[in-house]
Amino acid sequence: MIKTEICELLDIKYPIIQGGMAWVADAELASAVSEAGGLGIIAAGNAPADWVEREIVKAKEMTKKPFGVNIMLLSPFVDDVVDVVVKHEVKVITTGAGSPGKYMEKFKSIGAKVIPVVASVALAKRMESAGVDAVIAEGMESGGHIGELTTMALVPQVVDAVKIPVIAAGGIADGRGFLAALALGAKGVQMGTRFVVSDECTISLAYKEAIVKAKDRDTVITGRATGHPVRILKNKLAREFLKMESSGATKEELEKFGEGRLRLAAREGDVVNGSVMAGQISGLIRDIKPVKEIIEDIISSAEAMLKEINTFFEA
Ligand code: TUI
Repeated sequence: MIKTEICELLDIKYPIIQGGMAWVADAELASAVSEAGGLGIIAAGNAPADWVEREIVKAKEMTKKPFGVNIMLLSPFVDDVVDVVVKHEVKVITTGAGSPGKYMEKFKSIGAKVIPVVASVALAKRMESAGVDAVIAEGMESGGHIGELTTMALVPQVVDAVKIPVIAAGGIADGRGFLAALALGAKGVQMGTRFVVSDECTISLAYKEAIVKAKDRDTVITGRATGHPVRILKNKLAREFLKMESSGATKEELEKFGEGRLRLAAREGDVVNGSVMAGQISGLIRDIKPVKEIIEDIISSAEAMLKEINTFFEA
C-alpha cells in the first residue's frame, strides 16, 4: 500500500490531488475524486465568489471526505473568494498563478492546509518561510498557465531546497508518472488533464474527445508575449493567437481576443474557436473513464511496478 506523509497531512487514502482547473473543476468532479480516495479540488478560476460558495455547499452534500478549493490569484474576485473559503472553513487551499503570501493569516485562522503551486525554487523557498504546509511543483508539461522548467528538472530541485513535502505536477497521468514523481522525491502528485477526461467531469464531451484525439505534439504555448504563457491544444484559436503575437499585437489586444475562450471550449463545446487547455500528456490519454478507475489503475500499476523492480535486485 503506497502511503506518504501527504496522506496524513490531508487525511486522504492515496497521495493523488486533482488539479484546480478553471471552468472544469466543480463540486461534481471534486467530490468524485475525494470519494475515490484522492483530494478533489473546486477551482475558483475567474468565477465570482457566489459561484464558489455554491460549489462548496454542493461538495459538502456530495462527500463527507475532505476536499479543497484552488484560488487563482490573478482573478478579479480573489479577495471575495478568500472570504468565502474562510467562511466555509475549507480544509485545503491550493493557489495558482502567483504568491498567496498576503492571505496566509486568514487561511491559518481556520486551520486550513495551504499548498501553493510553484514553478521555481525561489518561490518554493519563499512559501516555506511564509508557513505553507506543502508545495506543488508544477512543470511546463502542464496545461493552462505554466512556468519555464520541466517537471523532471523542477521537482528534485524543489525537493532539495525545502523541508516541507513536495507534490509533483505536470506530465503525470498514469502509474509510471506517479512512481517517477516519487522517485524524484515528491510525496504525491497532482493531475489535471487525466481528470478532465473522466466520466464525472462536467465539461463538454467535445473537450474530452479533443484530448483523447490529441497526439504527443498537439499542444502549443500561447501568451508568451503577455507574460502569461498558457499551454493549449493546437486549433484555430491557437493559430490565430500565435499569428497575432508574432505580428506584434499589444497585450490589451491579445487579452481581449482571449477573453471567454476557455468557457467557450469547456462549457459550450466549441473546441475550434475555444481555448482547450491541456497538458503534454494528452497524447497518452485514450479513454474517458470513471475517476475511481483512474485512481485505482494508477495505484495498482505503481504497486505492480514496484514489485517488478524488487525482482531486479533479487536476481
Ligand atoms: O495557475 C495555474 N494554471 C492555470 S491558471 C489559469 S487561468 C489563466 N488564464 C490565462 C492567463 C493566466 C491565468 C489557467 N491555468 N497553474 C499553477 C501555476 N502557477 N503555474 C505557474 C504558476 C506560477 C507562476 C508564477 C506561480 C507563481 C508565479 O510567480 C509568483 C511570484 O510572485 O513569483
